[in-house]
Amino acid sequence: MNCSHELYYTSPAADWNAALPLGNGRIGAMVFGGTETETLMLNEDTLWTGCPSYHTRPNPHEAFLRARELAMKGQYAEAQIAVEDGIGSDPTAMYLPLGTLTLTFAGHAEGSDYRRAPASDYRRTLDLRSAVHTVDYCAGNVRFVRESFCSAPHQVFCTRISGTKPGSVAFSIAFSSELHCTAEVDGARIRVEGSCPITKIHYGVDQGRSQQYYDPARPGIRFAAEVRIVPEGGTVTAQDGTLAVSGADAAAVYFAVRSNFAGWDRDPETAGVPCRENCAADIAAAVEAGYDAVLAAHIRDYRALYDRTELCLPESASGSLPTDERLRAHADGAEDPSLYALLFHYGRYLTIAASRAGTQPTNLQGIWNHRLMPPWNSNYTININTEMNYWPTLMTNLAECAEPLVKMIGELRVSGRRPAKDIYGARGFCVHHNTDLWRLSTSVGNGIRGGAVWAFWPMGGAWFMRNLYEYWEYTQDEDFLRGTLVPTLEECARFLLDVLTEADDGTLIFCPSTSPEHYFRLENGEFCPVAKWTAMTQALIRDVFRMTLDAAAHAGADDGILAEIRDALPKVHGYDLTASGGIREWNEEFPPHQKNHRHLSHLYGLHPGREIVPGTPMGDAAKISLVERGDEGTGWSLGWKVNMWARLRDGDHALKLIDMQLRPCASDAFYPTPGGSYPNLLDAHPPFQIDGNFGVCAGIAEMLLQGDAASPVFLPALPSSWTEGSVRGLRIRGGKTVDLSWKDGKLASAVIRD
Ligand code: FUC
Repeated sequence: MNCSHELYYTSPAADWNAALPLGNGRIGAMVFGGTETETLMLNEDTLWTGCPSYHTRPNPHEAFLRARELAMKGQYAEAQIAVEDGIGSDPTAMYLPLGTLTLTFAGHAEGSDYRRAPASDYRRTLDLRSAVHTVDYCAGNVRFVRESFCSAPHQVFCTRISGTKPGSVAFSIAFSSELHCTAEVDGARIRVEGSCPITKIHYGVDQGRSQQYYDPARPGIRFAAEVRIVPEGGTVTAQDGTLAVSGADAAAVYFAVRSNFAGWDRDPETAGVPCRENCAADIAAAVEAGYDAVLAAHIRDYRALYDRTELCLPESASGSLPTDERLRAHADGAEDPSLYALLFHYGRYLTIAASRAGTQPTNLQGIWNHRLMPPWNSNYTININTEMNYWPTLMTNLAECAEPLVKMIGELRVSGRRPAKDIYGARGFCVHHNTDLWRLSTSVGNGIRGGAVWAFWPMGGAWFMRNLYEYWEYTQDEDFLRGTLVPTLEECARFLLDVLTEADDGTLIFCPSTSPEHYFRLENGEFCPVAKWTAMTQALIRDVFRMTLDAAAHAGADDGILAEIRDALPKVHGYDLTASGGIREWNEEFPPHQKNHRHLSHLYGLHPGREIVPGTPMGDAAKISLVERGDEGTGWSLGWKVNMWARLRDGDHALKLIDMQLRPCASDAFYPTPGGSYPNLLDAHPPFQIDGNFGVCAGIAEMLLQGDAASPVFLPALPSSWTEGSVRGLRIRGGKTVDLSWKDGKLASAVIRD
């Protein structure tokens, strides 16, 4: 066993937060590993509610101009009402669970006569080096092994059950789903056809009523799935909607699924792709190749990505504990350095499992969702969360896995032109705080009083520009630079140039503005989110302008807009400081609603932006603000702080936050319960939200390597307790790869290679 590449447990998962995730970017499976009942919860990344649509209130531009006028006069509460009453649109679509495969092994119940002592006999393991999940136990005198994986080359989920005694494999298998579907059992297959509701459901408002949202006249996304059993010896029979295997030496189960989703702007009903045929083709190809070949192709494909990078930290005695016990021991103070390496490797594993070329980008839950009404619609929340999902991708050598994000940004560039014009009277494109499969770009929250605190934030496109720009920095892909990056940045800058307005002091501001999800207190004691300008909006504008100029210079581009940007940039309103020397979040020094609010928006320039440099007066101001915000937070908030403390070159403080993120969490209770990790090492916001896994993975990379290939900074924030270790295959800006080792807390070797 290698305790930094393996999660393992000595009992089946008691609930979803202990089950283990498999994925090929499109198909996701959560494996529970029960002995008598194996539960495999499945997802497909295009199963969402809705269809292409566009909605805003009538005359939103008038509402925007009114809100701007009010905010300029300092009438913030009135400006809030103007945007909430005049701009809101329908909510995002919702990401839905596909269904569950249940395998029943009669007589294998834990504690039954068949079992020996569970502690020595049962083990379930997720090997991050192969992306294969194994369940291994004894029943009677037979050792059973169940191997599961999701194959990207063959686009199927597979599980193979074998027993050490010939003819000992017997089980039944059934498919169930909360979506409308029919299942037909025939021969050794179950064929499923179903659909998603077309109506968008508002999370938190319509809880528990999803079945009513099926419109009999109009299905949404349709899907076809197939289960196929290939036994080795024995028989397969169909009974009561299930398949039963008996007397086999082993059996492979293949599962394929395809939807009719044909693109964000295509109505699936009239222009959908043929899901039944595509699903049948996947199954046929996998069955024809055979289990061993499908497994070998999967491992080859997966390792080509995973093996590029490795972090080694010393292994200690508690490293050999089962993962759930290991988390508890760590929280109790046991030394376990390689647990940090496991967390780092898990972030890379989850990236490969949830985001591959041609799939959808990772949403709030990656691709794993079992709820018909998932928290926050399991959508793309883009005022931090989706951006964070992709922070480790480039740094940890997985640029191919960024393709779904790059593609989505390109689609949002198109869908975001309409709200830019309709709401802001601007050219270019903008996206608000969340989006979905249909690339919604409007300001959601229609009719919800208080909704401006999240919905009125047209900076999602601007923040995505940093992800896009970093794709170029890390890959140095010239075609991407010229064909995608420069035109997209210019179009984003176009929007920002068009909306800028003059403040009383002559500087340029985007008014009105919010600081994601945070309120300030007005003199009358009421809380309001809408200000004249905010530190984050202004920082994003400067960032987009600088990245546009820089990318254009690299590309040798000479467009007219560059002169406009050069002219505007020095006039864009900069940072204001608070009485305590920190960075002011809003245009005035308003009392914040929550001193320790989870968002760190006003510190965007420190991370992921690079405007604020440690050791400078602004670096000191950012540090004051970070300290004032406190350490505690939701999972992703802890993850963001790891990155910020790494940028401030304080490895011990970064490590303290990682330790907080590793606190065992058993509950799904929503924040303000603090963040932590579930037994399956997935991030607890709580509830489960995957961004924290990616945030901390990037944070660890940031602790080890910063700068660029021309001026690299090795081990900028090495914690004092990480006295020895090595990392291989990190990427650095400038398109190079870096290997490092250290001893006695000091750099021992550093290699920069192509
Ligand atoms: C933002 C955050 C919440 C949560 C949600 C999905 O609203 O403020 O904490 O992460 O996105």
